[in-house]
Formats: sequence, structure tokens, C-alpha cells
Amino acid sequence: MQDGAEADREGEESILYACSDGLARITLNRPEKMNSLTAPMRAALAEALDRGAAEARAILLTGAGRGFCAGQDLGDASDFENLDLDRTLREEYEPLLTRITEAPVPVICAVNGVAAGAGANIALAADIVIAARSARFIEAFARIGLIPDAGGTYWLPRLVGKARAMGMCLLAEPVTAAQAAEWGLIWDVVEDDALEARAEALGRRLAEGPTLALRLAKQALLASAANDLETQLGLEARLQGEAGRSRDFMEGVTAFLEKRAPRFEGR
Ligand code: LHQ
Repeated sequence: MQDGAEADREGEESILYACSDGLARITLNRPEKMNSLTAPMRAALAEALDRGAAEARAILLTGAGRGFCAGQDLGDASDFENLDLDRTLREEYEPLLTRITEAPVPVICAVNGVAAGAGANIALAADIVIAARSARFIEAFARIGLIPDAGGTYWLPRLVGKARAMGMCLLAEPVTAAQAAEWGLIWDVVEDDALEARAEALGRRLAEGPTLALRLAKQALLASAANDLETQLGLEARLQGEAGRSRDFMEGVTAFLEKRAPRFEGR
């Protein structure tokens, strides 16, 4: 059994965090196990997401090595006597997923290799997902007698429709990055050796963006799943009212009229 300090160390080593020029880079770093998630790693990831939300204007999440994330560490989940998946999901996965969707800054996920199980669904929770051509998305749960979790049953039908969501979940076959982009599961696919540069460029661009407006846009888009048109139009009006009072809106219009690039401050 691990003591607290040991778990903290394991968490710190398995999640790398760096922040510069308003962009927080978070790397899942347990490449020898395809960055599968242990409990200390989940805690460290939550902490890194909080740090990014507090000090950066965009967050970039990726994985070290040849995989993005293979979901739950199945070694950790083999103590069947003491396993309480309901609790693990509510207390350890849900906070990660809501930290991503509710982050006040855009979250980009650069899927550098296979994304399986909860690893695939953590990626899909991000605002912009790009993947290396060799990456694969596997809703692997049925292979081990589980249902898709970590938000998969929420995002998949919304992103790709019922037929593809059912196929992905019931057959648990890999979906290629190219297929994922074609289906609208992700934003784009790029060549393997171009992923890092493309992700950095997107991250920097978003970090220089009108952060407040991006946050409100994200809020409106995410709310639409549960709203009727009238409610959504009301929400848009309220949030646009807020965006319209920002310095960045003034700067955006001024820059347009002066035919120059805007210098957004994020407020
Ligand atoms: C792993 C893992 C892994 C441990 C690769 N764990 N070691 C579940 C339960 C609890 C609560 C909440 O929710 C969940 C949600 C889930 O996420 S369930 C789904 C868990 N994930 C999977 O079922 C995927 C399991 N992994 C695979 O199917 C394959 O490893 C993939 C397709 C990801 C990669 O295949 P390969 O490229 O052939 O690599 P590999 O299988 O050789 O893996 C490399 C190493 O990583 C290997 O270790 P070893 O010591 O033998 O070299 C694997 O055992 C290890 N690894 N995934 N999830």
C-alpha cells in the first residue's frame, strides 16, 4: 500500500505541467503503460487542470510516448473485492471531466497515439481535439465487460450520431484519426510529425484570443444540448451582453476599423 507522500510523488511524475506565454501544457507521462490512469495520476491531473485554469489563457493536453491514454490502469482495477466503480467515477473521473468542460479557458487535446476507454472520452471532453494520423480512438469498455463511461455516452451520440456511437461502443473497434475527423468526432487530423507544432500553434493562438468571449462561447455551446431554441436565444443574448461590455470587444472592433491585428487582453 502506498503512503500519501509516495502517491504524491507518483502523481507529480506522471503528470507534467509547464506554462509559458499564457499556454499551459499538461502531459500524461506514464508512457510505459500507455499513460493509463492511476489514482495519484488522476489527482495530479485535476491539480494541473486547476493550475492551468488559474494561470493560463489556454490549456493543451497531450500524452508522452506512443499512446495518448489507455483509460483506467487496469492493474489498479484488479482488486475486485474492493472495487467501487460508481465511487471512482463520481469522485475521481467526473471532477476531471467537469474541469475540462467548465474550464474558463479553451482546452485543446493533442491525441498523439491510441486513446482507449476513459482515455478516449477524456480527449473528447476537450474543446478542440486534434489527432496524429496514427492515433486510434477505442471505446474499449465492452472488451472488458463495462459500459462506456467518463462522458462517452453523452458526447458520442452528440458528436457522431446514434449509429456510429452504437458501433463504436458495442463493437469496441478502433476508429482511425482520419475516420474520427471525417465523422466530426474531432476537429482535425495531422501527420504524426506535425502534431506537436500544430497543437502549439493552436494553443498559442487561443492563448492570445479574447479569453472572456471564448469562455462565454463555450458556455453557450455546451448549454445548447439541454435547451430549447427560446431558452438558447435568451442565453445568447445574456452572454453576448457580457461579451459586449468587454475590453476585448472594443479592441476587436477598433482593430478591424484600423485594419490591424487585435491585441486581446482576455477581459
Ligand atoms: C495498460 C493499459 C491499461 C494498465 C495498456 N492499464 N496497463 C474502468 C474501471 C474503473 C473505473 C472507471 O472507469 C474505467 C474506465 C476505463 O477506462 S475501462 C477501459 C480501460 N482501458 C482498456 O481497456 C484499454 C486496455 N489497453 C489496450 O487495449 C491496449 O493496451 C491498447 C489498445 C491501448 C494499446 O495496445 P498496444 O499498442 O498493443 O500496446 P500494449 O497493449 O502492448 O500496451 C503497452 C503496455 O501498456 C503494456 O504493458 P507491458 O508491461 O505488458 O508492456 C500494457 O499492459 C500496458 N497498458 N493499457 N489500461
